[in-house]
Amino acid sequence: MTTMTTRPAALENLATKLPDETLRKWLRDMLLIRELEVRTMQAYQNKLIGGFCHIYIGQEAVAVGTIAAVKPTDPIITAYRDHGHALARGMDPKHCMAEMFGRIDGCAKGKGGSMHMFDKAHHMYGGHGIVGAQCPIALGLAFSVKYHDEVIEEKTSNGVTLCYLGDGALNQGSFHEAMNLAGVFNLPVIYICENNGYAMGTSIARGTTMAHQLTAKADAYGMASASIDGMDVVNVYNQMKPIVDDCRKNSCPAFVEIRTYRYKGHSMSDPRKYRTKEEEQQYEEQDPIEKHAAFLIKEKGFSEADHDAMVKDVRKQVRAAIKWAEASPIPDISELYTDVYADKWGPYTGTSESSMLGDPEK
Ligand SMILES: Cc1ncc(C[n+]2csc(CCOP(=O)(O)OP(=O)(O)O)c2C)c(N)n1
Repeated sequence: MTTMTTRPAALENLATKLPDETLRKWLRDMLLIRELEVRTMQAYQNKLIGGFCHIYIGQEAVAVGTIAAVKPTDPIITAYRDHGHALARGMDPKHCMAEMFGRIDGCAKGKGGSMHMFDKAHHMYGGHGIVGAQCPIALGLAFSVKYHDEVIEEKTSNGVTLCYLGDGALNQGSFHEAMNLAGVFNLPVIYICENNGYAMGTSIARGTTMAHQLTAKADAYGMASASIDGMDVVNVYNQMKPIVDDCRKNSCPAFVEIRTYRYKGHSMSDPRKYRTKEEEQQYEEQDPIEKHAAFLIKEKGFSEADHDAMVKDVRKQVRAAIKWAEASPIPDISELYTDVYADKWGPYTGTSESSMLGDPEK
C-alpha cells in the first residue's frame, strides 16, 4: 500500500503541450454540456422528461478536464448527475436526449432515464441513483481491468477507473468500504469527489467532518490525495494528469476533491432556498466556460467569430438531438421483460425454462 500523501498543486502547465485543437474541443464539449442541460430543463418543464433530473451546469470543467486526463478505454462511473460525464465521454447527445425522453433509441433503451446514462462502447458504466452506490462498482471495474491484464490476457493495458461522487456520498458506508478495499488490493481507481458544496439542501459543513480538508478522508486509507480548483478546465487537466499517470504506473488508488458549484437546484424541483443569490452570483462570475473561451481568445488565436460559430454549431446539434429523440418510438410493452437479467439466462418468458432457479415443480 502507498503511504499517504496530499499532493501539492502541480506546477507544470501540461495543457499547453496539447494541440490547440484539443483545447478548443474542451470548450466545445463544455458548451455542448451546457446547451444540452439548458434544453433539458426546458423539455422537463414541457413534460417531455419525467422522473428525477439533475442538472450539471457549473460543473462542466470537472467532467471535461478529468476525462481528458485518461484514455478513452479507461472505465468511468458516476452518480445520477450524469449527462455531462456521458457527453464528455463521447455519447451522442441524441442518445442522451432519447434516454431522458424515455425512448427506445436512448442509451439504455429509455428504461433508465436521466439518472442512468450507460454507454459501454465509450466505457461509461452509469449513472447510479443511490448515493455512493457507484463506489464499490468502481472497485469491481478496477479489479476487472487488473485481473484481465494480469491473469487472463497477460498484457498491461494498465487501465485506470474514474469514479465520480458528490460530497454527500462521502458520508456513505459504501464509499468508505470501497476506499478501504481499494487500498488493501491496491487497485487503480481514482475517487473524484465533485464538491459542489451541497448534498440536496445540506451544506457540506453541516453534513461531514473535516469539510475544510476532505483529503483527510484519504489519509485514513493510506491513499494519495489532492484538492483541485474545478472552475478552470486547464487547471483540472494539469492537476489530474500526473495523478492518473501515477495510478496507472504504480497500480494504486487515489482520492481527489474537485471544488466546484452547481448553478441550478439539486434537481428540477428544488427552489434553492438554502443559499443566497449573492453566493450563486459569486460562482457564476468564475464561470469555467467563459474562462476557457477567454483563455483561447487571449492565448490561442481563437477569435470572437470562431466562438460564435462554435456556439451556433452546438445549438444546432442539440436542436437536432431533441428532434431525433422526439421522433424515436416509446419502447414496446414487451421491453418490460428484457434486460432484467444478464443474457446468460435468456430473455424472460415468464415460464420456468427461463428461470434462474429452474422448475420449482421438479
Ligand atoms: C442511499 C441514498 N440516500 C439518500 C438518497 C437521496 N438523495 C438523492 S441525491 C442526495 C444528495 C447527494 O448529494 P451529493 O452526493 O453531494 O451529490 P450532488 O447531488 O451534489 O451531485 C440524496 C440524499 C439516495 N438517492 N440514496
